[in-house]
Amino acid sequence: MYRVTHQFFFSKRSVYLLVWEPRRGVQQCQVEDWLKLLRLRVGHEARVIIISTYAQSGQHIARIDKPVLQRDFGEMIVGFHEVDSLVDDPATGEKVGIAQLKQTIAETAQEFNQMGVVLNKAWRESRDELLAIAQPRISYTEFTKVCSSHGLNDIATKTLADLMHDLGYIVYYSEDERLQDDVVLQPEWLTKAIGFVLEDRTTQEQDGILADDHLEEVWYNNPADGKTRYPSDLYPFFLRLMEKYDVSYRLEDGTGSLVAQHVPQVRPNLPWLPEKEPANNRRRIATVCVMEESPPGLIPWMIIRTHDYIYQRHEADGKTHRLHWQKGMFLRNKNHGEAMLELRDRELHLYTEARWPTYFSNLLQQTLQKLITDTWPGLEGRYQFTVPCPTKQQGKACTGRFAIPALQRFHEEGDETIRCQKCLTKQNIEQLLYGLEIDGTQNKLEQALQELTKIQQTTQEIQQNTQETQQTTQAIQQNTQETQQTIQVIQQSQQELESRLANSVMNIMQAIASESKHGPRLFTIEPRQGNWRRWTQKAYRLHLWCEEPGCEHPVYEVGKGVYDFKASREWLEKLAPYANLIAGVLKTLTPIAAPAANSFFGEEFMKASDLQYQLEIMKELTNSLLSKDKLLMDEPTHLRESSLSQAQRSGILALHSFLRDEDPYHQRLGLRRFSTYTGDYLWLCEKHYQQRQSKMPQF
Ligand SMILES: Nc1nc2c(ncn2[C@@H]2O[C@H](COP(=O)(O)OP(=O)(O)OP(=O)(O)O)[C@@H](O)[C@H]2O)c(=O)[nH]1
Ligand SMILES: [Zn+2]
Ligand SMILES: [Zn+2]
Repeated sequence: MYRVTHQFFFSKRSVYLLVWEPRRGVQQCQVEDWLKLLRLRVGHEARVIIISTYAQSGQHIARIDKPVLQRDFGEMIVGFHEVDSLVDDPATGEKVGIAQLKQTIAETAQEFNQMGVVLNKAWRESRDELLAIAQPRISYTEFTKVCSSHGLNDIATKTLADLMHDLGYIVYYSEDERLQDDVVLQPEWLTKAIGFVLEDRTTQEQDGILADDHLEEVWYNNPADGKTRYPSDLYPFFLRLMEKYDVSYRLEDGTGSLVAQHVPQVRPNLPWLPEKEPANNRRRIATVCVMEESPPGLIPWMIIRTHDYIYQRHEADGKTHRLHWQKGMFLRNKNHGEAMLELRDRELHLYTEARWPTYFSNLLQQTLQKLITDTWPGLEGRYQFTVPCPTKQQGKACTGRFAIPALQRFHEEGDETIRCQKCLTKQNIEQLLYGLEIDGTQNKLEQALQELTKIQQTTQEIQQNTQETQQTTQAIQQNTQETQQTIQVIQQSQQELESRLANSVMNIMQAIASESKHGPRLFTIEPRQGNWRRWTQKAYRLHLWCEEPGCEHPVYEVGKGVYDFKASREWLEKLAPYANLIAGVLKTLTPIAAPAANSFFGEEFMKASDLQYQLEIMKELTNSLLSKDKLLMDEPTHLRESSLSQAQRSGILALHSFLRDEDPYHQRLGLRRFSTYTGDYLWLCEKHYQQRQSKMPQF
């Protein structure tokens, strides 16, 4: 019954028992499908024991092709067992096959236990007492009480809770501030509740909308198993967990959830289709993710993770339609364009269309990549991003695919064309790679910074053009068609510029991604009084920035995000390479982010011109601190996860250790860490942070 539910709950360090019945056969019992699902979700380290029942009382021989399964799944299969749960085995005193099975389970589990932690007495006693509690859920306070009665302190208690969660005894998310007050002692009680939602007819009939006022129906009045009832005080917690598991997302108005498993079968009418040419001032990028097997639930999962961009259409029937269906979704990301994603067999097609679609395309590719890494480790190395062959024959698109990393390599080595193995026509490599990173080896940060310089120039040109046009319009006292066209062109270049900027900033921020786990990345620094050149002063002010993309701004809350302090020249020299990088980024960014921030806060608090001036000075300072010989010696770090140079990395580490010393509990930061679906962290101000939280109902 709960087959869909099973997609969601897997734990790594577990022994899986796959039970099938000879009367129905291997095929019908879907033995191979389950193995595949386990491999996808858990990865190759999953351990499975395959068991057939009715070993003696049944009429059927357990026919199963062991060598083939072992060839296909290798190490994953621990062994094959036959049991009969109704026939006694005098030799062991148990039912037939059970004693041997127990032995195998114990041996397999030992593999895991050796990697685990040995619990001392106090921990074991706490665990046993907790697991003996008859309630399915308790508060974390109650959990703590039990632990402290056995002498565990706060840290030990949290460690025990995390460990018990990892081992599958309980469900508890210590890192999630919206979930950390509740401990689920009976995980099946929870999975069952989520199962009810996944089996709910009404939600299906409503195209996936699960209204909050329908929740009692699902969880209390008419539970799917007819007996397990869940009282309404649990619902906000359940709804948050469903978000956590990517089962549903909250509707913007806070009146319900969208359960992605229940979106309609049929594809709705879309604003455009990839088979047709894009509108003339827009471009389209096509990529195809080719997978060896298509993981169950891929599209619903992707719908959840892209829901910020879901395209909504208000139709004549008064209803709002969300453009997603069982095989795909249609998205829009403000001025950055639109996208259509569709699963066709084992290929996920991704089309983005915009003035400059690269940014949105990158964003979606990264979201998909992160989803796959998070959810289907078993797909690692078994999928590939490709460019579809653009040839059309009798209106049909060629099914040839070009792997992107290979194209990048060929391009670097000087090849200009490549032949398609399907339609045999020659394709220009640069054109195939249009909108994608052409050069795969170049340092991403370098590339992004170069792009940033270009953007800065273009911003100035556009501003100038706008001014000129305004002047001309005023001069001739009329709004001719020509000036209108000019204005349109300017607007379009402005849009393109914004997408380019967003993309560069994203790449730069990602170059600092691993450091961002421990603290914010954006800041300004200035001398308290006077100017930079007087080193005797040593008093500085550091101001942290919110990292909301497209709306970056200095922390605004009173008493937060600002640190006045004294520093030595050595410390500043350490900070300088990183501060210089950030000053450059912020200088390009503020003219575009300032209007967005001002309209978000409804005030003119971000005076772009003042900030520009301040950033200019920050850049000058850091330049003066960067001694030439030091710069020349500066090598890129060899740490793979960071593309910052050694000196830049030391700079941000100095910043973070300063913040840790000044403000160990991050109380004055004015920023909170938010993890994104592209696998990055963003440090957001309270307002932007709250804006990204979903609205939960009160019961
Ligand atoms: N003789 C015999 N009977 C068995 C064996 N395994 C299961 N049965 C019987 O088959 C019936 C169904 O067994 P369950 O364990 O409930 O099967 P299930 O697949 O879990 O069923 P669901 O609850 O519908 O998922 C019960 O009456 C069991 O006693 C076996 O190895 N030998
Ligand atoms: Zn082709
Ligand atoms: Zn903010």
